[in-house]
Formats: sequence, C-alpha cells, structure tokens
Amino acid sequence: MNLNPYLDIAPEVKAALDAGKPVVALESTIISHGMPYPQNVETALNVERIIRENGAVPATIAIIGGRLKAGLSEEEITYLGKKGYDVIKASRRDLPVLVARGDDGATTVATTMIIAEMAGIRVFATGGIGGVHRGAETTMDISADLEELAQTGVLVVCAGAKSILDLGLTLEYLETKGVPVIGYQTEELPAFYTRKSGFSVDYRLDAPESIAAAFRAKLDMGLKGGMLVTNPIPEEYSMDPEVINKAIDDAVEEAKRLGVHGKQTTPFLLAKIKDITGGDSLASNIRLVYNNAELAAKIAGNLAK
Ligand code: PSU
Ligand code: MN
Repeated sequence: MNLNPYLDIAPEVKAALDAGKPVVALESTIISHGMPYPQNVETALNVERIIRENGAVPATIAIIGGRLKAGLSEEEITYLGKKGYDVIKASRRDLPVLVARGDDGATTVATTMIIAEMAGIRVFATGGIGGVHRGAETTMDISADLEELAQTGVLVVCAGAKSILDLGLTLEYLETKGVPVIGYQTEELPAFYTRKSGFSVDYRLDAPESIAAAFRAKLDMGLKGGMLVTNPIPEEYSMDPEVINKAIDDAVEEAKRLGVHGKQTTPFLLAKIKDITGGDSLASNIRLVYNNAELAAKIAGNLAK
C-alpha cells in the first residue's frame, strides 16, 4: 500500500486503511498560516478529537524533513503551529524542491489532496479552499486548489468560499473542470463566515450517506478528480454579513495597496480580517472547521461501508 518512497503513513492511519476503516485527512497550512498560535494548535488537536468521536481516524498531513506525512503526532502539530509563517506554505509546485532538500512544508488543500490520495485516503476536511481571487482577470491569481480538485480523487469538505474570492468565477472554474459542488442541506453556496452567498450549488444532498454514494459512483466510474462538499457554518456561530463583508472589502483593498501577491495573498487576507473583526472571524473560523470535521467523519464512515 505504502508504495511511494517519500511517504510515511502513521501506524494508526495505516492500520485503519488496511482494515477498511474510515480515515479523514486534514491540512496543515490552516495550522501554520491560517490561524495564530496557540489557537491553531488547539484547533488542530480538537479537530482530530472530533473526527475520532465521529468514528474515523484523523490523518493530519504535512511535509516534515522532506518526508510526506499522512498522520502527525501531537508534537509535530505543535511544532508546525509554533513555527507558523516560518514553515513554507507548500502547494503542488513546492513539493519537488522541499522533498529533495529535506525541508518542512505546510500543505495547502492541493498538496493535502495529493498526499491523501497517495496514502489511499479519500475524504478530507478543512475550513476554506483557495479559488479565483477578486481581480483575477488582471492578476491571474487562481489557486492551484481548483486544478487539484479537477484531477485528484479526494472529497473535500469545506464551509463554502469566502468573498476574498470571486465566488461566481470560482464556481465557473469548477464547472469547467467538472468538479461537482455539493451543498450539505443547502441549495445555496455558503460563504464561510455566513450561511448564504447568493450563489447556487450544483446539488443539494441532505445526508452523509447520499454524499458518500455520489462520491463512490464517481470513483467507480473512474471519473478523474474530486468533489467539493460545502457545509454551512452553524447559525449560532455565523457572522453579521455586513460586518464581515466590510472587513473583507477593507482587507482586499489593503492587500492591493501594499502590492501583496502570490502565495502571500490568502494568509495576508485571513490575518487582516481577523484583526479588523477583533478576533470574531477567528472564533467563527474555528467553529466551522469543527462542523466540517464532523461531517467529513460521517461521510468517510459511509464510504467505508
Ligand atoms: N482559506 C481559509 N483558510 C486557509 C486557507 C484558505 O479560510 O488556511 C489556505 C488553505 O491551505 C488553502 C490555501 O489551500 O490557503 C490556498 O492558498 P492559495 O490561495 O495561495 O492557493
Ligand atoms: Mn494564489
């Protein structure tokens, strides 16, 4: 099973996969670049606990000392959380050099999907994916996450897309690439901090079983690529749309003014939004990740049946 010479699957994860038990992959850029220390480490460990409570085995993914890791220890998660921005944010294009020079890397959605697939893990929970940025018609800033969803067979549970992205263009891109966008108990694409965006998902599915069945069909047909499941933030943790949209607009404006670009854009915007909202956005972000972990574990449980 573990055929890739660069891949280390943690013993617990390997045992679960060999036994056909449910496993849920988790990314590490959300730890190093998505949240500040110590909330990042606390959240990452809680997410693992929630996945266990819902009957699956968590596999947090990262690159450590040039090794592709599927399943991290608490020490490794703490290490990445403390190192923060000093860990290289690793998307698909970063893998060759980081592995060859024995470096550490925090995996984005794209890289987590790649390593999950290598390990044989089919379900992945996160907060938000990268997408087509606002202004992409001139900057060409389109996340490699979208191309990965087009080609790698992993189901990703997220809380929709936040309006640091152009939601309309992100959906168009996913449509072109043949990626199904599923709304869990919703017809409307959730907007991360809020439950509504004004955009429609492709299909509303109301049960983890139905989502697992759709993904199973995709795998069985040999259709390349993943599936995006969008899960609205629970009402009680969602933010006032006016407050959060103003914060996002201001953050995007500031990024433009400072000339922030490339891989710095998403982490810059997340940190700025957190500052502007006085930490309220971070609290919501943490809650929606927990909510996604629970749903992903249930989907993985059904997929393993
Ligand atoms: N959105 C979030 N939190 C995150 C990210 C996105 O709400 O932590 C991270 C994820 O790791 C995602 C990456 O894969 O940012 C996208 O970066 P880019 O846009 O540079 O591809
Ligand atoms: Mn980008």
